[in-house]
Amino acid sequence: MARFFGKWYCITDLRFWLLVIILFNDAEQVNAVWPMPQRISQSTQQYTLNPQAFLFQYSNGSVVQPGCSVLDTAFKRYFAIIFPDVTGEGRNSYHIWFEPAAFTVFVDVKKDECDGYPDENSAENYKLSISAGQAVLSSETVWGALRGLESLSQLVYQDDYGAYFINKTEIEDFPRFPFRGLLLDTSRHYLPVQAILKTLDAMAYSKFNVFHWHIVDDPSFPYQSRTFPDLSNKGAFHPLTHIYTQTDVRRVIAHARLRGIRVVPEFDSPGHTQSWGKGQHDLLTPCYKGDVPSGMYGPVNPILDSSYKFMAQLYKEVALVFPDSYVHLGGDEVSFTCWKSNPNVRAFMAKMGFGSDYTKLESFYMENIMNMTAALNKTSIVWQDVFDYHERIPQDTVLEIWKGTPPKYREELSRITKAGHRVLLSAPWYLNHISYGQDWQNAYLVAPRNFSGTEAQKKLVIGGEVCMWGEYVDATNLTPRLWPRACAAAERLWSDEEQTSSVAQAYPRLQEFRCKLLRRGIQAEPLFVGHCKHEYQ
Ligand code: CP6
Repeated sequence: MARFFGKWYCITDLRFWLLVIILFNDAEQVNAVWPMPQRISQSTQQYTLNPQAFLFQYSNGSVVQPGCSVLDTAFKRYFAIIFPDVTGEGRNSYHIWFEPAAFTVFVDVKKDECDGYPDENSAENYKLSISAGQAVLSSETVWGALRGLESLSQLVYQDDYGAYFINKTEIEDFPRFPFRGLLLDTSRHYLPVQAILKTLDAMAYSKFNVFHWHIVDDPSFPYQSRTFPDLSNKGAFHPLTHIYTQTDVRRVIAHARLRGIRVVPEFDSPGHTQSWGKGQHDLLTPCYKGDVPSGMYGPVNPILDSSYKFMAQLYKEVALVFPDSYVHLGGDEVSFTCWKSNPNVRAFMAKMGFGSDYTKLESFYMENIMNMTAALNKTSIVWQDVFDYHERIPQDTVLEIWKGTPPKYREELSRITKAGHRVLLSAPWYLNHISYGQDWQNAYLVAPRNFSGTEAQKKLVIGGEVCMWGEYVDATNLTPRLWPRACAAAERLWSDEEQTSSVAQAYPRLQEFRCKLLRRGIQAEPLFVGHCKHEYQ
């Protein structure tokens, strides 16, 4: 017999076991940070939080003080996330009658990067210590503080009466990989700016830090260029409603910055450029049928000076509009059929001594483009195809591995890191693919450094990306297709591999994190049978 709430329960009584399950479930609230921190220790010691007596405060010794846009805005955001039931009135009016008792989150940041952008070298480590009446969050940079605020927000939970709690906790955390990206494709379908901003919010919840914007491609050119307005006037699905204006782009970059997310644009060429041809005459190669032009067009015409002049001007604009030091140049899936059909291209091949090896022509083109971005002081990312065609790639170019169904991509990792190039892994994280069942597990079990190579080679893996190609995706299905599956990759990219190698242990944590996403307005799909306390309505 056991006594709870003044009533006696017999262990054969179903209600007893129900109570045990409820208590056990509450205990599960402990250690509920996704992705798993590098070091976390928690106690069952529980503190009650009161939204009327809860403060974020820059600590006295902090280099960063009020007026820091990144953290001032983050405090507001996270207050609303931590206390979701507190609406309008209560949120901003601080009637604190019992100020001395306010739970205070002291934030201590060493470097002032408040007005800058996160970059490839940004430190994201933080320490979080939660004890009676206070939390101390310390980090080198504001970007680290953002990661710590995210963890803090995930530690707060509510009981059935709506009261808020947090447990005594110590966290020391840092990312395993510096590059944790997510690709959106806004050419196959136009994604409204709101959908992009919402995705950035969800990225921050999973500690992703790079938004790879595959902004244009064959079907449409939605980027409104200042230098070449005809590209979107003629090449977008609609010249006014289905474009990203300069203001839109600035909004996306600003929203991302406030969440510690870099924006890396991709202007993919010489293939995947059909839509560019509509607004830029003579850019694409005319294909031939026999001796006459067929009326069809192929990749960018690599034999004309005008093509390079155009690309240089376009990239000059891109370098100014997008502050990140990386740009993605594409270079994937170039079909040689059209080039082969064109007699002028064939004559150029002969003149250059390329014989009939069209990979040499593709290399010649990409080398010119890579020199342009190097002259603009940008680091280039290209798809792995460029490596396959080309022996002479600037050493600092990053190659993105998208080929090879698991586990074949391991050979690609070996090959390319052997040549000394840094790599990004996306092959196992093509989330546009869907299948019946729990395929998040495949994304979870990826081991990015598990390939044959030296330690030096393994260090060249700087991270990875989940890709959401847009052929079958628009704003109606983007969110559930991405989440929670992208969370699986997020943990692989942030957390220690040994501590997070079990799908069985991840499952209840991911279930719970998915419920948190729902609570935050992200329509993440279910993993399997179950329920959330706050269901989507
Ligand atoms: N578009 C571009 C695509 C793809 C790539 N580049 C792609 C290829 C195969 C699959 C999914 C997407 N749609 N520009 C390859 C990097 Cl399965």
